[in-house]
Amino acid sequence: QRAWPVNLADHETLARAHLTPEADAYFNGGAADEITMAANRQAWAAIPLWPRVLRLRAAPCLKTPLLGRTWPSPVLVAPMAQQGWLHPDAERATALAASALGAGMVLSMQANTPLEHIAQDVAQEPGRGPLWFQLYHLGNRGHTLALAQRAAEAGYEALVLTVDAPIHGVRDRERRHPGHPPRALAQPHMPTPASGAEGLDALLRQAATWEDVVWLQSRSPLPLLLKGILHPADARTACELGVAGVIVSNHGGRVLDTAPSTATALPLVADAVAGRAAVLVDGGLRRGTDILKALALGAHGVLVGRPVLHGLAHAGAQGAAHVLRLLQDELMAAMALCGLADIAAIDRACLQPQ
Ligand code: HOC
Repeated sequence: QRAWPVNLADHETLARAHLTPEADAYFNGGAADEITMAANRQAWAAIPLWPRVLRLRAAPCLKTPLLGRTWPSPVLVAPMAQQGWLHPDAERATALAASALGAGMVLSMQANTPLEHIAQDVAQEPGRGPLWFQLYHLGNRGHTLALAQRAAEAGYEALVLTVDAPIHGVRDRERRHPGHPPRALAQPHMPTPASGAEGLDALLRQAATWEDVVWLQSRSPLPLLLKGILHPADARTACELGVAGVIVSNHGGRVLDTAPSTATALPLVADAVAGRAAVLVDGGLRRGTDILKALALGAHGVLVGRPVLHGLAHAGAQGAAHVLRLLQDELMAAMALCGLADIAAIDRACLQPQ
């Protein structure tokens, strides 16, 4: 008899049986020795939460203000490429799961599903979370702007520009199990991974710079967030340019190995931003307690990546929804035990008695 998963680790175990070695290497792998990937998880786990007692008589409320609107939850599904490699319903399933749970959806530009189809499915759903579109700037401003305009017309509410992966990370697992996803991308393609100085040069020639951010910020039809900010100096520059938000991320440990964990970078970035923009974080969040710690360290919302794909891989939309449900239930339990009635009550005092 198959046991129903009770936590995200169970979902991960169930997913493994459904993945080819190539898909496992791509989705579950990180860069090089995977030090950053492991550190992401360990860093959340190592932060103690200080319980508070005798304070609450009702379930905590997860309502979350983000970019000028109030949403049912601080959780969003991170942008992740090629979900059709894991399940035939691909991004449609994760978007449906997110919408049903009141979580946000950030659709990857490298999706197997046209961005308009996802928006048609969920944009009108009452009780859904934010619907954002992630993109890379690949050197051609006309293409970037056209994609941004398509997203705005379809009903997306913000653009997430990924800035931390101008080149492919050194990924040992992928190199041991090279493979091609079975389904074509629906939006413009990423460049193929480079090798040698020539290949690197070709990728870097078309990589985004701060000047492109200034340009996109001035032309974007939607609020712009930068994903992949770790250094507080970069966070300050982003704020000076007037971006709507920064996402503290090391790309799930998939790009620069030994980069700091996101739990390490988050408080530094939150202090640098100092209320001038929204701050979100991803990387290694596997428990509701991890999410509470992220919010306590200054995040306004969190993005969850691989665990949603694990749910998708073994049980489609239902599996992805169950992952989000577990996280939200665990977050409410953690808030209750820390005496926090709502998201606004969360601050660093949960981590450090004052
Ligand atoms: C050439 C740049 O998000 C992944 C994707 C793509 C990474 C950037 C590659 O696999 O993490």
